[in-house]
Amino acid sequence: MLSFTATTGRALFAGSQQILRNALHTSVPMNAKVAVVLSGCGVYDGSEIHEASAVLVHLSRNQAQVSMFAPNIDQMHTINHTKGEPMEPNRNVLIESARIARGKVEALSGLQANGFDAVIFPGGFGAAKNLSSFASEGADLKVIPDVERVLKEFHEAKKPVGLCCIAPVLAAKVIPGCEVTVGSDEEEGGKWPYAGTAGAIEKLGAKHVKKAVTISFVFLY
Ligand SMILES: *[C@@H]1O[C@H](CO)[C@@H](O)[C@H](O)[C@H]1NC(C)=O
Ligand SMILES: CC(=O)N[C@H]1CO[C@H](CO)[C@@H](O)[C@@H]1O
Repeated sequence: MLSFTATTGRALFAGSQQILRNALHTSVPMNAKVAVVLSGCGVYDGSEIHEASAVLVHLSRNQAQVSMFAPNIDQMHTINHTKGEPMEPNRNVLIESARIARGKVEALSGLQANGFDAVIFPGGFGAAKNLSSFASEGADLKVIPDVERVLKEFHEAKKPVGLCCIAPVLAAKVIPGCEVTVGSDEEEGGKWPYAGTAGAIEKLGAKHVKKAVTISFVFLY
């Protein structure tokens, strides 16, 4: 069981025997090779930018060698973030992700677990709209084939899988019985706005583990 979280809070994990800390801790493999999977650029239609940046900062502080990937598909839609409504024309997930990656992003179809020590999925609605259909179908979600393949490959190779915010639903769908957390399963007065996701995770046959932010936050230092 492994835990990983991003600074924004409602974060975390997926299951394998190894702990992400092992891959990233400075006394364990220096220069761990870590794949980061992006889903666009912007909280409402892609990767949540603060989470993606937080992941990249922590990885670089720990001397990881990061490679970024994204599916080369159109977004479900493109949101005008000033008002939260869809706008035209629509955009491509890989091209939008290149904004966060400063251009250095590769097609997700080329990501294979055997070239990496760990994989991390930042959150944001892109994970629920482009990597999966969780935003529209909830517990009946579909996960795009490359995401399913990548999660299974890392899991079967017993390599750490880190999933931020809403991204744990991806593992809950494709790795039967895995343990994940989205923080709390209760809203607690707005502290955990997506607490209902915990119910969907259980419905998918995965185990939801309640976690506070601060406990797992320490893992990346
Ligand atoms: C985005 O929304 C703002 C209003 O908040 C509007 O002024 C602007 O024209 C919109 N842009 C696009 C491209 O839809
Ligand atoms: C799971 C999935 O494929 N979600 C959407 C991501 O974006 C594409 C392209 O617009 C949609 O067709 C998918 O439904």
